[in-house]
Amino acid sequence: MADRQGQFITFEGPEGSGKTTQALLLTERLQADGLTVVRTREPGGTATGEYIREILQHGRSGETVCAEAELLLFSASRAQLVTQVIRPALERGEWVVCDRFFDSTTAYQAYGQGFDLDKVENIHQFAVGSTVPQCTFLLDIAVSESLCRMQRRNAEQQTAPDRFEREALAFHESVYAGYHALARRHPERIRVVDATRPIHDIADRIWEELNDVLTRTG
Ligand code: Z5A
Repeated sequence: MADRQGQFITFEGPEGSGKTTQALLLTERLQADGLTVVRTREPGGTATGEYIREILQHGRSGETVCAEAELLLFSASRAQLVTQVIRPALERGEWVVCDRFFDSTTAYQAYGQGFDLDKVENIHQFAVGSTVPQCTFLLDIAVSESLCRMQRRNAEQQTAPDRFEREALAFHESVYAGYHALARRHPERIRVVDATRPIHDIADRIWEELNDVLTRTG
């Protein structure tokens, strides 16, 4: 891995699937290999993006954000992150590990909320241009199990569920189906990993899959 130019890697999956945990472990492993890694997240990762995150997840504007505005705000946060953080890091030859990226919008806003898939993908193209991940790990966990994990975490940390966690079960099932449809469409980029295994087994699997993707893409 150590002699490789910077690569762009993303983590996707339902809430509580372990994206943040695995993004951190992969970052540490790459760094231990001597690589410079930028770890970031969506929505957020820039000052503008973090403001947008507050509006979207915690109702900071004090009014209901309509679904169209929500889709565009996720995309706006992404455009800022690509321009300010991801593209410059890749141009410097660094690695980027991002917790969620445009597949989240496809899964949540197109498959979950029912926006037209082609329109959503055109917005992705406008927001990110050619800055597309080389490899995406889809952390696979049944909806019921991911919701249990989130409830457990909220109870432990005494936090309230956010707006997305309060969505109906049918919404989460559509998001899950959407992720798997994406994985079938992009088998060369999206690797599905069983997220119900112990944390370090998953990390080892991700490492193997990453090596495989990079070997195949040269
Ligand atoms: N959203 C959208 O609609 N459209 C978009 O374009 C984008 C996002 C970008 C962002 O939330 C919300 O925005 C999200 C989608 C929507 N909806 N929700 N909810 P976020 O990014 O802040 O939150 P999240 O994606 O739901 O992440 P999370 O809650 O932090 O979960 P996670 O990162 O996948 O998991 P984790 O934090 O690593 O782990 C969760 C818990 O499980 C924690 O207690 C761990 O210790 C535990 N865990 C992790 N791995 C394991 C294993 N293997 N076994 C057992 N327990 C584990």
